[in-house]
Amino acid sequence: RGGDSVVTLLDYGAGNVRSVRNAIRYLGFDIKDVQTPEDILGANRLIFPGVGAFASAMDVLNMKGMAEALSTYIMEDRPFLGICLGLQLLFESSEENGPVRGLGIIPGVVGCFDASSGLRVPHIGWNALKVKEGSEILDDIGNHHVYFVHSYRAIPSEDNMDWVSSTCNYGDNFIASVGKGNVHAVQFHPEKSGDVGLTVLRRFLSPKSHRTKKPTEGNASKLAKRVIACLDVRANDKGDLVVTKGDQYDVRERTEENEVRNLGKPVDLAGQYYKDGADEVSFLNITGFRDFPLGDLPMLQVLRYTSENVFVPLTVGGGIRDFTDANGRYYSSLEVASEYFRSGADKVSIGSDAVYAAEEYLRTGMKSGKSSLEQISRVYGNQAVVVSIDPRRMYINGPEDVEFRSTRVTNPGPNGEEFAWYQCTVNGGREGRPIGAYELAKAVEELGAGEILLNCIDCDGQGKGFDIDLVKLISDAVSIPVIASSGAGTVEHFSEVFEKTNASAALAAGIFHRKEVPIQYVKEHLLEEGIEVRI
Ligand code: 1PR
Repeated sequence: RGGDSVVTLLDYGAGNVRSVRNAIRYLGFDIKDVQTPEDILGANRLIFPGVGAFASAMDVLNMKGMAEALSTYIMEDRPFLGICLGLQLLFESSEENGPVRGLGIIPGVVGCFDASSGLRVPHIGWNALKVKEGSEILDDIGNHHVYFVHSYRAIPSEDNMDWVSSTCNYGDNFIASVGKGNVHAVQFHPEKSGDVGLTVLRRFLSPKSHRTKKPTEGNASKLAKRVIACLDVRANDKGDLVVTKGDQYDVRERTEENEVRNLGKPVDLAGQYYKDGADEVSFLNITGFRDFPLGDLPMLQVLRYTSENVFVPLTVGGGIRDFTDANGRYYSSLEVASEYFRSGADKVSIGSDAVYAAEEYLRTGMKSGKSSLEQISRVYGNQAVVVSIDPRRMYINGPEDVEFRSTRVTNPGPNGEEFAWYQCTVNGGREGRPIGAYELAKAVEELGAGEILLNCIDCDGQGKGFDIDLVKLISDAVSIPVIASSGAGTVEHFSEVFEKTNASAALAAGIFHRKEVPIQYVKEHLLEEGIEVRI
């Protein structure tokens, strides 16, 4: 059954479990991969990070004869930790593309969050748990935030009460974890939940080292607002990959040499922001639109190294599109995204290509299914696909001046204009397109985006605050989470965007790179203002 330092991992190849592997290794354990049902039965401890859709996971488990082995292993009360879908599969059935039968170990049906009530689905982000006494790997975790990303959930009932070890609130009360004897499963992602998540994993991996603590029950929270650190990355003129930062997207110094601004090394800065409390880290490969990202091996290295030590979600964007290289070899956008995921990304962010996809969708009224956005979302789920919008403010006198949705602006334009529409751009803001941010946001939501990263060229690097009019326009228009970006200069700018709009997260770059305001100050300020954040 392998030594004490070996963990058996059930990875049935449906997706990226690199971060789970990284977290296990970070905690000092070796991994043995399950190849056959016998490997399950022979495990000392088994971790099952379910990824992908419920039905396809069950199909693979049944086909490989692993469903039966898994049930036997769990029924024998052997050490087990299921993660996300690895929790859901323990239930009787799921409504995801179903009903589809699960392993049937825990009574209950896994259903979808109800988006019709105005809830943003998928549920992405940090919630605190309500922990039941005696839940062992979770005791004293109550009140701490853990990271969720899912659209389906199981509900506590009289029939499964003896299994439920914690619950969480998102629209309704749902099961955040189950536990009985040596069998545990969590709906959240411990491998993406920072120190708290690592503690949960460590307790499962070395139960002897964990002395039961007085339980903190905690209160199930709603959903914390996220603070995201963003690293715009590109090669400088010497060919080194550096973190840079523009003013309204111009990243060159205003000196005679006109060199690319260099604010540090990507892996170091990402590690620093993780330690400082960033809820997520985003990398934008800002020259990806013209250079082929798979030719950009250093960028993939950056992701690999970062994901070994950073245990919050990582997003990477830039250059996600179909591409034919100089030798005539064709790469699909899906291959590009897959390489990013394999290298440690949890989400990919699509900029220019999503604009073209939305334009085509609005022109034809039909989903081709072929755009990078649709393909990646179909394979990896919409929670893994962010669309990054780079809009520019265009002042007008009234809504009738333009065919795109406009909004009344708080501060009138240079000629007293009281309205503005927001023109989408491609290629790092270099080319304006005939589509507004509002139209784009609604179209990409329909095409399968799980989240919107809303930049604003006018505000980028200005430190004068987010474009509240724009963030309000977009966050009211869609039901997927919107990340407000561009313009943060003070802690008050963060509270302002959360108080005045429905943004789910706020992203900033310059103030963190220039060390003007530490992430911790932003969080403390938000808490003082009564805004829930992960501390
Ligand atoms: O079009 O799919 O290849 O993606 C390219 C990606 O690179 C897009 O997400 C686009 O936003 C980004 N990008 C391209 N050029 C630039 C540039 O700056 N020259 N960066 C660029 C965009 C905007 C934010 C920035 C915030 C916060 N940077 O990411 O971090 O504005 O900054 P602040 O807090 O300092 O104001 P594709």
